[in-house]
Amino acid sequence: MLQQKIEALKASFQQSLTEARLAEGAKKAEALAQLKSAFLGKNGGFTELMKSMKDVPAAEKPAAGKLLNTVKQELEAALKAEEEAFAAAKRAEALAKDKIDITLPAKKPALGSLHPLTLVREKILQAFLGLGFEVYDGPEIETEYHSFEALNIPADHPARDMQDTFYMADGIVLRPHTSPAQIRAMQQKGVPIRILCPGRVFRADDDATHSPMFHQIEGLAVEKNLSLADLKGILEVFAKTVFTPDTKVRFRPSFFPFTEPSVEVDVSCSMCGGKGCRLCKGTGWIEILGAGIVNRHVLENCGVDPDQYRGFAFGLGVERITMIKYGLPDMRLLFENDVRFLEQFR
Ligand code: 2NL
Repeated sequence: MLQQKIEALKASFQQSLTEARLAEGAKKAEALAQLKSAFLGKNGGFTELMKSMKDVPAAEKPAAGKLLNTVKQELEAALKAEEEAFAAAKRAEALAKDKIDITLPAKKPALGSLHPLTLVREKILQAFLGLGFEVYDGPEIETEYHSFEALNIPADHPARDMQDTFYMADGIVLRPHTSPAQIRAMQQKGVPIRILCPGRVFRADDDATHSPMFHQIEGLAVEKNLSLADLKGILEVFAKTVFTPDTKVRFRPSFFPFTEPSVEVDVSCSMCGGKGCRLCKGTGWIEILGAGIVNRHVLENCGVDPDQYRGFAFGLGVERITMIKYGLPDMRLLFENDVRFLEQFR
């Protein structure tokens, strides 16, 4: 009797296990759990059979008990094997999906870069340092004397107007050029001298080609024998270094109160090579700086004897040179610091 019931339960279990095997994913997990509780759980079929042992005649008890235990172990083993196979399959599937492709290129770190104004300033300094010039720094807040008087700029000169210069206090201005640093250098170091004065300068001006703060580099050489030819020679080295090695330089007469004679300096257009284009407005030449032979009154103001010494000087705007070198249409690009603009100079 019991033996038949055991065989029937076993058959029913195997039937259910076969069905559970065919299920997939969450359904299979559910089917296996159900199987366990239906056959081996507290109210499962097997537990029922165990309970009915008490009705088995004493003579048959040992054999029936043994059979019951054997079959129970069989079912438990079959269920366990199926559960383990299911867990292994689930794990293999997860591993296949989460696979990391170690051959993919890594994310590049976001590197910074030097600002174009810094690049151009360093390039300019490099050209002159190779010619025996040294860098001299002066204050940005200056006296009117060092900014104008000492440079032979008369009291009624338009540059001294409130409209052009930032006046801070009586006799104190934000320097409108780096010339005051050159005055200080001559007074402090004496002559002969070869210096470069880079730095920020300030003018009451603000549009697409003017900024209230911009960067200048002025150069000054004072020696016993200097001429416009020496000036042209060093400016050629500078132009070839900053632009291209085939760049040409020309002088045109001009006027500054602090130099006599004075010149405007042009370079052959780096975009068209001198044929005439949009950048040089068809002329083949681009104005890059002003220069000249230091006015004798300026030398006198610095305690230098103009009959013994002669000097040349030049002044350039770093923003202007940068715009020409890279063909920039608007100076404000250099101050907005848009990363999409800056990263092009890496
Ligand atoms: C320009 C013109 C110039 C100077 C600056 C200078 C300085 C001393 C004596 C004489 Cl201490 N000259 N500087 C000379 C000529 C031109 O700048 O157009 N700059 C943007």
